[in-house]
Amino acid sequence: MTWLLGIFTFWLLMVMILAQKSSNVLSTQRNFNVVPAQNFNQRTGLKTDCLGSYMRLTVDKSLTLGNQVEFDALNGSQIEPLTPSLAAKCGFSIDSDPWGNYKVFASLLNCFAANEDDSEFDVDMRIRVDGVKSEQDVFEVAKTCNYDQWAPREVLCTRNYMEVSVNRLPEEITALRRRPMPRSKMLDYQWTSTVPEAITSTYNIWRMVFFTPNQKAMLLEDALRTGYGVTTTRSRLVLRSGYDMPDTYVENVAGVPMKIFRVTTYFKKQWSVTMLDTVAACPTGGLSFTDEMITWNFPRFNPLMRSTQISILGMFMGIDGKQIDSAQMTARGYVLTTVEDHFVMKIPMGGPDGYYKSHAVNNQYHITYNIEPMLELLWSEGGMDATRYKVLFPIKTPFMPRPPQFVDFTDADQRIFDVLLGPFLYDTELANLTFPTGVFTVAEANAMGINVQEQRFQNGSKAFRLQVPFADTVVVRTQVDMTVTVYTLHVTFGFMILPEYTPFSHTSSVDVSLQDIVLPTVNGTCDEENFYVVISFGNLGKNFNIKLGVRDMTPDLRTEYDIKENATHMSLTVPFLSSDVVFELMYPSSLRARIDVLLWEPMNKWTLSDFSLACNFPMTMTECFSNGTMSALAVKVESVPQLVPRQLTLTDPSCRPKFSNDRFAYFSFEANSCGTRRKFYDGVVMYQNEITLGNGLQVHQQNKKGVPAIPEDPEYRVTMSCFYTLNDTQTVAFFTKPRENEPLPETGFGELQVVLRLALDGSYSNFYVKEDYPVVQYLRSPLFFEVVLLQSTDPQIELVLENCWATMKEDRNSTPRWDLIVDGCVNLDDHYETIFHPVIPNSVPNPSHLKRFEIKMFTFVLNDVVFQEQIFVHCDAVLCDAESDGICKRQCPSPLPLKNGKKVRREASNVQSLGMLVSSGKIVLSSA
Ligand SMILES: *[C@@H]1O[C@H](CO)[C@@H](O)[C@H](O)[C@H]1NC(C)=O
Ligand SMILES: *[C@@H]1O[C@H](CO)[C@@H](O)[C@H](O)[C@H]1NC(C)=O
Ligand SMILES: *[C@@H]1O[C@H](CO)[C@@H](O)[C@H](O)[C@H]1NC(C)=O
Ligand SMILES: *[C@@H]1O[C@H](CO)[C@@H](O)[C@H](O)[C@H]1NC(C)=O
Ligand SMILES: *[C@@H]1O[C@H](CO)[C@@H](O)[C@H](O)[C@H]1NC(C)=O
Ligand SMILES: *[C@H]1O[C@H](CO)[C@@H](O)[C@H](O)[C@H]1NC(C)=O
Repeated sequence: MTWLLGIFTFWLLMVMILAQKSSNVLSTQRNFNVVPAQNFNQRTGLKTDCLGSYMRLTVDKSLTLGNQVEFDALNGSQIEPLTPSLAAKCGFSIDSDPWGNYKVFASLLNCFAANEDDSEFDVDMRIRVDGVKSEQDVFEVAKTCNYDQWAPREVLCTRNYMEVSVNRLPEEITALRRRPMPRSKMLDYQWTSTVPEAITSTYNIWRMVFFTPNQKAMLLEDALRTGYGVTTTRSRLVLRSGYDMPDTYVENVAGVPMKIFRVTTYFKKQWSVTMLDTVAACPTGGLSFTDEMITWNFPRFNPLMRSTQISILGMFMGIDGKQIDSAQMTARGYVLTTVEDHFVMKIPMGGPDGYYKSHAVNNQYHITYNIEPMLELLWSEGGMDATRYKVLFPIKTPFMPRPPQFVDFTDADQRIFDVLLGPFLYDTELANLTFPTGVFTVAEANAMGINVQEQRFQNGSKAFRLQVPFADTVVVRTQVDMTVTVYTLHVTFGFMILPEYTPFSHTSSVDVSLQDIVLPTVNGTCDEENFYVVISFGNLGKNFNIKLGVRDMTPDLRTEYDIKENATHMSLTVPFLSSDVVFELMYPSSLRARIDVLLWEPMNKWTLSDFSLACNFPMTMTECFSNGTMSALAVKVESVPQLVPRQLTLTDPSCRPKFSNDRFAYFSFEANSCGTRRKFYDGVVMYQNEITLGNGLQVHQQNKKGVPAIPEDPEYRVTMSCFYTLNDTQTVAFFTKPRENEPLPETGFGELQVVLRLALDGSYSNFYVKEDYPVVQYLRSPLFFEVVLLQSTDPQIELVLENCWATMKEDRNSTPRWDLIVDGCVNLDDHYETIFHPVIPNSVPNPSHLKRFEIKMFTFVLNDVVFQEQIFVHCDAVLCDAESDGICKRQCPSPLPLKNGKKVRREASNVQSLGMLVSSGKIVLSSA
């Protein structure tokens, strides 16, 4: 076996031709044409274009409606679903964008095309669109493309396959060798159909050697089974491989990775062997990106070239597999240049030939720009055979982070959060909003009063605007101090990227601080029994606790204090004796009491309002009865918190309260008991006692070292006094003396009465009453008078008559007057002697409280003229301490003649007695 291994100076082929038999194995007849898809068909959304060596089929999304689309190739009546491996093997490249626009690049040399003479190609395809009810819509496309400009070598790089086809006809090679053509004529070169049948048909393929880059021999069947496309047309050998096929390799070419598919095919017929060397090299890289520009470097010298003697005959740029001219390139800002070792294509980011797409990468918003440019080169080597080289190069930029901007337009005065989040691409939809209170769809949020809007910008991007009133429940209110509220809008935007429904989210938060708190206030009034407290809520609602005194408001207390409330106010009525009221001061006839109302905020324990109202409530604290009974109420006042009322006593520590509880002690005692002191002042009798903590019951305070402090004065001392003036108002001084000398003496009331009365007879058992006056008496009939201190039970008081006299007129100071008793003694001038009647002991309760005397009825005669037959009797009475000296101990002189009728008056002690004036009613001389 002789091997003839060729070393080739330029592209690939050395052929030894022995046979001449036409072979067009892929030529088949088509007998169905459903859609005459010449051009874009509005109705179906299908469009076909013949673009040189391939046909482009465009399927619009209006046809696919986002549904699954599948393509079939048609081989005669046979339907061949284009699986990825079959597509790569047979020359179909299928691409779609996210919205369901499809592009299919079908090589004219694909496995199934009907090839007429390598110049007319029928490409039939079927498009299956999944319908809703699992039905499929099927569209068929039949397209005839004419193309006869085949370069001796054509290389096509698509996204999924590499294809190389070479002329396999030896005549021309020889011809080329014999007479090299001028470069300019090369493209016009036409294959002739007169070439005899070559041995280089698939029938004659003996073996194939793949370079991996090591050589690997395979039989044709094995190569086909592995998935390589190997066919011959009338004039060409076509080889095809996917990028991921095992017998390909990567080579770094001037910094650009390229996938190399290199095969030497041996044809054998009888004794001769022909060898075709084919290579395809497709870039898989060479891209660089800036924010504005995509730069694609393609090696100027690539593995398809055998030398550097390259003549570039043409260099074109295309988009989506279609050439564009320089005017279009300029309009789009595309640049295609040659720079040192590279052809450099520059594509501005964002142009209309491509599209942006949103992505969520680790929940972060990113975008890519996608475009499929084409580079077409035509070159010759050594002035000889030409290569047409096309790369359809899908470019997807790396994920470019585009964190959305959160713009806060909130105007605090409007009390509405107003925020904008964006920009996003057209393909991003807002699905839901997550607030601390829950997740709401956009529709739900809008229904709730949250305004969610999509705003579109001119460049097609969009943003989402969210307006939420501060008052909305989704807004978190935090009170940072008593008057400042922070409103926080914390929202997670849930987005969806269409059409894939890729979720991602963005969380934003915005705070507004407002000094907008109207704190609750308390006000109150009182009447004689109650405090009336009104709480106005402010604008925090009832978000506070109430403390009355030291107690927090409980439901029981609410009932007790008759709490009423409406939307803005609350009122309560607190009786002044209720236990939440403190007593500040005692007065004889009133009690100063205070209610403390504290409003506090439970979360932060802030005091919102601290209110105190003190009022004097009428209350009889001390009573001085005329019969000498005194009563006193001692109250536990705020300033003596340790006081235990039942431990209080009077001056005599055995005199304990008649009644006590935790706040009150009530004493009732006779004026001559319990250590009561008695004092006579000018005109008044004073009884005084003190309420204190009894002996040994003083409150001891502990000093810091825990050693009992030296006992001090009792901390609690209530001095009460009853001042008596006869038949007059008594002044009672009454005060507590806790620690400070704050309390004031106040006035209390009582009555002590001295009367002059006329008895019916000398038994002094019945007396004339008011209605009996004027009393009528015969001349010289006896009149029995009694002057008596009523009611008092104090035996130490002695009533003494100082002067008694009779007048004609009611006015005690009128003249004429007749003295009856002078300085406590009978008037010795009186012809009708005044007689004192001693009081028999035990005949009355208090003998010292009364004096009795008798006179004879008389009339006033002046110059022997009887003026008027009536008299009034008057006395000056004096109350004195029976035990003290002075007027009470006076001795009456023996009866002596009175000189000149002049009275001799002794001075009465100023301090030891109490004078009273009493008079009788009218006594008339009986005319009978
Ligand atoms: C096309 O159909 C013919 C006849 O049915 C068959 O021989 C041929 O192998 C088919 N081509 C492909 C690529 O399947
Ligand atoms: C909210 O939307 C996001 C993004 O679309 C999604 O992932 C999430 O499940 C949605 N949440 C709810 C509760 O619907
Ligand atoms: C409390 O009430 C009184 C009388 O009703 C009123 O004069 C006073 O202004 C009130 N105080 C406040 C703080 O409202
Ligand atoms: C609520 O009560 C307050 C005081 O009790 C009163 O001034 C106010 O008018 C009441 N408001 C309403 C709405 O009834
Ligand atoms: C004195 O009068 C008061 C009030 O009337 C009475 O309660 C008290 O018992 C009387 N005292 C005596 C000793 O009669
Ligand atoms: C003395 O008592 C009488 C009878 O109760 C009364 O009318 C009179 O006003 C009293 N006098 C004084 C000064 O209070």
